Amino acid sequence: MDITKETTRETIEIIGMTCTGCARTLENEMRKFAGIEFSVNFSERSITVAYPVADYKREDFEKAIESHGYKIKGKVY
Ligand SMILES: [Cu+2]
Repeated sequence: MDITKETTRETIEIIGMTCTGCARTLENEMRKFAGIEFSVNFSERSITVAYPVADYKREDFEKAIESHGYKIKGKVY
C-alpha cells in the first residue's frame, strides 16, 4: 500500500458469512482490489479494510461483497 496517500480504515460487517468457505470467497474478492490492506474476520463476520480515499470508497467494497449474495449490516435495502 502506498503510504504517501491518505488512507482510511473501516470495518464492514457482513450478514450471511456463515462458514469458512464464505470467508475464503470474500478474501478472494477483496484481493481483486489493488493497493488496499484487508483482513477477513470470520468469527466477527466482518472485513476490515484500509484503503486510499482517492482511489476507493466504502461502497466499492460493499458492492463486491454483495455480488456474492451477502448483505451489509446496517445498510437499508
Ligand atoms: Cu459459507
